Amino acid sequence: MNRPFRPSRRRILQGAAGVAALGTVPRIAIAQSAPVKIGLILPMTGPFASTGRQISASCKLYMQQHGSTIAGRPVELIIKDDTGVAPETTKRIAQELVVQDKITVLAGFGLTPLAFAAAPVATEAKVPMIVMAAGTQVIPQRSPFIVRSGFTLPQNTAPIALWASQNKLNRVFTLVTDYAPGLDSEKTFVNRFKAAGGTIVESVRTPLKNPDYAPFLQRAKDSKADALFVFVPSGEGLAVMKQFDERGLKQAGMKMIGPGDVVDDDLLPSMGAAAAGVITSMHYSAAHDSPENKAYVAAMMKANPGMRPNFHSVGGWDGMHLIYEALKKEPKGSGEQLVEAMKGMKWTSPRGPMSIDPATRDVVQTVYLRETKMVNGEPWNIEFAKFENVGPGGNI
Ligand code: VNL
Repeated sequence: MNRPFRPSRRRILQGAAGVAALGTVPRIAIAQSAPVKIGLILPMTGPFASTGRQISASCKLYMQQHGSTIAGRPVELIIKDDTGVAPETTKRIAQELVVQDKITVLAGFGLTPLAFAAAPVATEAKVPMIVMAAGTQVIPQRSPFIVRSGFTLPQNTAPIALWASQNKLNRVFTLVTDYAPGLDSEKTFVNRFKAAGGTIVESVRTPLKNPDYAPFLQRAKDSKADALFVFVPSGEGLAVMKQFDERGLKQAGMKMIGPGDVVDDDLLPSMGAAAAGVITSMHYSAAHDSPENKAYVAAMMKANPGMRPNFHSVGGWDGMHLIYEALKKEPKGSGEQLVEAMKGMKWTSPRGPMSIDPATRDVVQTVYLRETKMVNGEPWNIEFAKFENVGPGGNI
């Protein structure tokens, strides 16, 4: 997956032929259009490969639909696999992309530790770094060159804390993955749920590497809580759902709630009816009812048969939007100028309306409450309420 992706060489050639037909200066004009190189670092293998698959697919689709030149500059997507679990590898790849490939923009970053590892490279090289997946709130503080196109955990957790407190779930057991976004999510839920009068029965944390959810879910069941709050990163939801189902937590009357990572659309079809009844809050559902999303889902599923686009995929799509629009504004912009152009940008994504907060370079967006329901034999996350303009800190 390390070869550059150039979907419209044909377009470039057509463009070149068009200029050549005019007779003069074509070579000089073309030689001056330095390529825009996007270095996309993603987990393409390993336990988080679905995140890499989803984001690389949406970035390619964006290029196919929006053309692979920006202001006359050909766009080159260079996809690198960092395996998802080795921050030193991510950092080394970022350095190589800067020094050897002379990339214009760094992008991707499937998990928080990987975004942390690359941040100093972006700062030193003065290149924009678009964080498309990792969701810990502090990430953009690690470099003035970071702009986030995905989501934050406080943003996606606050609405479910409110919903739980208003829907007679008085006693909640929490389970999160033991690393920065899990702690962000746990803190947001526990603080807000308690402030609203709720009781936390117990809080447990599972390891990021090789987790075994069975003993934790048994403990949750034995606690007889009203609900199990779960945050696990995308890719882990199926294992959690299997244990939840096999141990009969739903049958025992326990509701599963959380931010929507656990019912990620990529894995949801494989969960089947076990996922029905889960209530989550999230910025994206493949079932989101808008013309933009219908077109997006249809195009993604056509280009990638059997793959339902998930929330990470829109992080990739909207990250490409930021890169394209910033370069249209500043065709020869420096890293600083491109970041400046991204601040305050506002647009309609397949997920709904969104913008970049100029103060934090972080994403402001609508967060939806959803219930997982069976529709024509397949589970989908059906939105039933929304909170608009939710900032990175999850103020609702
Ligand atoms: C992170 C957060 C990663 C939420 C995720 O999937 C996720 C992170 C890989 O910040 O590491 O769903």
